[in-house]
This record gives sequence, structure tokens and C-alpha cells, in this order.
Amino acid sequence: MTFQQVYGYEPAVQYSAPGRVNLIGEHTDYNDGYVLPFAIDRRTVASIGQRDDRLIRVASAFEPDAVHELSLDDLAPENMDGWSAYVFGIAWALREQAGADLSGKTGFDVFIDSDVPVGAGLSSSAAIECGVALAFTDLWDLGLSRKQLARVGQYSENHAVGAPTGIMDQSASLLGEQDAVVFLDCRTLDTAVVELALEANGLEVLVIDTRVEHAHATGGYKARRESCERGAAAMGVPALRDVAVEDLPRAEELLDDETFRRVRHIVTEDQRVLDTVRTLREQGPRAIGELLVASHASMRDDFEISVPELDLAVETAMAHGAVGARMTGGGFGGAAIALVDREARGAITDAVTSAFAAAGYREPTVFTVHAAQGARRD
Ligand code: GAF
Repeated sequence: MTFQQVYGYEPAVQYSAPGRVNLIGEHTDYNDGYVLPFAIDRRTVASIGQRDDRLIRVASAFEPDAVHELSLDDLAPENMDGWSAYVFGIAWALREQAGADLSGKTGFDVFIDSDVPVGAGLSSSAAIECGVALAFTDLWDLGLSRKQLARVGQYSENHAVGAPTGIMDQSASLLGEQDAVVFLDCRTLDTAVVELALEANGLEVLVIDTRVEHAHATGGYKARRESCERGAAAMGVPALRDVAVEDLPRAEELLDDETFRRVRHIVTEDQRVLDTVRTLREQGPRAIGELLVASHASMRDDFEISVPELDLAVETAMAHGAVGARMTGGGFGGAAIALVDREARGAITDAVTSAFAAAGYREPTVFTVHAAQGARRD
């Protein structure tokens, strides 16, 4: 399926935006903390034609026979459902969150295609949101910055799609740069680009997609967020970002065991992000392995968002010589990453695949990712 086949004419422009891998800093974003993701070389492409009425029409390669449509006069979360909310929600959030005046604007025909795996925790949804957000702000001449667009994307995800997520994924997809990680302070949105230098060090990042599907609109993700908010309130701080590692003994006295462990994950994870940034700058990527492994252990034992498949992926990769490994993204399924020597890629892939077969798990999908440029007009 193509734009031309759905709409009967050629698109005027094409925008694309990447998925992301988070190197370290998990669930810290909605705690006003630090994250260190990078945009990957898997992208969502939005082909767009201009209309002369107020309709937005949306189709995708994944749902060949469906065309969803909504008028700019009817933009409201209750008029959106399914995946098309990722597109309509952006138009709505541009108006609601960024204050864009859409009253004199005309709509678009949009066609979405993507090679970001869906449900793997690699932010296929943020990739749609960010490509579309950049396209709409350009084509409507709204003059919004990429950081403003990240807020728009998060607002749409939270209120149109209904998933209570933070701002990391949209920031990575919009601000990513080739061969670098995005060091983001989620309170101020200050960013620094930190060189990853994998190639120069003979390293690669492998993604091990367990194919255990996760969903953030429901269940565990929301519960973790609520635990963090409870913990911050009990500690008398605006967000867990304001709790230091040295404050943990006080937190332990104040909080019940489960809330304390949730808090300890966030507080130590923020510190690990800062340590990873410093280590990358001072010693390079080969020295960050222990931090990645400690992050995984904290998510497995304290935050309890790992699943046996992710633990097996991490343990097997480490047992076969990975420099470091951890689950990446929101958890409850999805993917792990392993930092590996280029020459070890084949052996580690085979070892993980065999271990999954021996455990009776679904065959994982294993592939290399590179840090790539963020959203752009192609
Ligand atoms: C998901 C969310 F969308 C992000 O905001 C972030 O919280 C992540 O899980 C966990 O670090 O990807």
C-alpha cells in the first residue's frame, strides 16, 4: 500500500521520525529526572498531501483498507480511537497544549509507514507523533521548536491516546543525532549531545526483542508512576528527582517496603545516568557495562518491571561476553539491549536464541541499531 494507492495522487512532502533505544535512565522521566536515550535507524515515514478543506485523513501500510478521517472542527480526544489517535491527537495537542490557532487552517491526507517494530518498547508511537508533529508545525507554519513539539507529543500521548508516559521518547525522536546519545534533564528540558563512539571502539548495540508485548495505557506503568508520586509526597519533595542517594536511609524509615524500593530505583537510576554520562565522556563506552547491568538489576528487583524473558536475554548476553546489557523502555515485555563487541554479535545472538528455545519462550528478534538523526523532512 502507498499514499498514491489510497488517495489517488502523489504526496506533496514526506517527513520521517525514528524510534528510540534508551541507553539508561528508566522511569526517571516522569520523576523530573535524567535520561540518556538515542534515536535509532528505524523510522516512521509520514507522506502528506495538502487538502483544501478542514479534513485530516489518515491511512497506514499496516491497515490497508482503512482510512480514518476527522475534521479540524471536531478535534477532541473522544472523537479519536485506535492508532489514528497518534495523528489526530497531535493536531489537537498543537491547539490545546501549544496554543496554535487552527481556525484558518486546511487539513491533510496522511499515509504512515514504518520499520520501527510495534510493541517492542522502541517507541513506534512516539515516532508517528514526532514525524507528524514536525510536519504539521512546518506545513501550518506554527514556528514551534523541537522541545515544544516534544511537549506536544507527550500531551497527545497522555490525553488523546491515554498513556501516562513521560517526555523521553518524544525528546529522543525529535532531538536524536547520529552516533550520539541525548542527555536530557526532564525537568528543564536542557539537553546535551554525548558522543557514543561505538564504531571507534569496535562495539555495537544489539536489540533483543523478546516479542512479549507491552502496553502503557494500562496496568503496571501507571501503578509505578503512582508509587513514585506517593513516595515523593511522603518525602515532601515535588518529584523524586529531588531525593539524593544520601536521603535513602530517611526514605526507608518513612516509606513502606514496596514504595521504598520504587523510590530507590528512581534515585539510584538518576545517579547511574549521571555516572554513565561522565564515564562516556572520560573513558568511553567500554566502561559503562557495569552501570547497564546495575540498572537492569534495579528494574528487576526494586522497580519490578522486568519479565523472565528480559532477564534471560540480559543474563545470556552477559554470560557470552557482552560488555553490558539491560532491558530498555517501559518494561513488562519489549526489548533488552546488549552492548557487544562487533565480532561477538553472532555468538551472542545464537546463544540468546538457543536459551529462549530451551526455556520454551517465543523466538526473539535480534538486530543491531545505530544512533541516528531525529525527525526530519526527507
Ligand atoms: C515508556 C514511556 F513512554 C517513557 O516516557 C518512559 O517513562 C519509559 O517508558 C520508561 O523509562 O517508554
